[in-house]
Amino acid sequence: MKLFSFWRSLATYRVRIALNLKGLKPDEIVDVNLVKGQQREDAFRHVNPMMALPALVDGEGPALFESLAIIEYLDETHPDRPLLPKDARGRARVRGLAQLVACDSHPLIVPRVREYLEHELKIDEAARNAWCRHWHRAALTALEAHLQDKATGRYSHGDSVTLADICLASQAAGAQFFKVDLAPFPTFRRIVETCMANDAFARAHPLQQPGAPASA
Ligand SMILES: N[C@@H](CCC(=O)N[C@@H](CS)C(=O)NCC(=O)O)C(=O)O
Repeated sequence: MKLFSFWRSLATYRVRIALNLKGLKPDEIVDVNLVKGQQREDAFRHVNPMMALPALVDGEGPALFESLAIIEYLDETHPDRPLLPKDARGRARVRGLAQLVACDSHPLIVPRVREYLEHELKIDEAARNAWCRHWHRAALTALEAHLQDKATGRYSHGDSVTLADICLASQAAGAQFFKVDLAPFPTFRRIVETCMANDAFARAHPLQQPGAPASA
């Protein structure tokens, strides 16, 4: 197994958590430096034409792409300790919470968007940071409301880890990077703290990866 990764990538963080939860360790980690723009170099563009991390090569065939698709693939190929509930309604809720993070929030703050705001629209750093914090808070507000549902337990959905918790953890790391105050989101915080007590989450954190700075 070969994982294309960068320490700061929140989407790769999600896949690292899933790999750890499943007890899987890639044979090779390929560093694609997003600060240097290596995601746009030919070598990586051939791996993932979207020029975004993560990508995962497992056996023969082209790389898998998109963190949620990769995590569901890992869950299907390693079904012990499933990351999705057994019931259709539960799966819809967990996928909904996950997509709220991975599809409706995170894509608005990725490097290609921030770089477009900076270079094409000439938006200054303070306004770019305000943009990122705004979209973080929008997702956190929606998550906090959803988490008041009685389906929430020790984790986002019941008492075992699901795909939703993986995405909550990545949202929390993003909030840390962009200095978003989590005080107004107590249920979100409680669940993320529970997740971070689990070594599979803690080891996968961006700041624990090679090349990461000592603090955000
Ligand atoms: N929806 C994708 C997001 C992929 C993505 O945007 N990844 C970021 C890092 S977290 C990236 O590589 N961005 C490169 C860029 O924006 O240029 C997923 O969940 O895998």
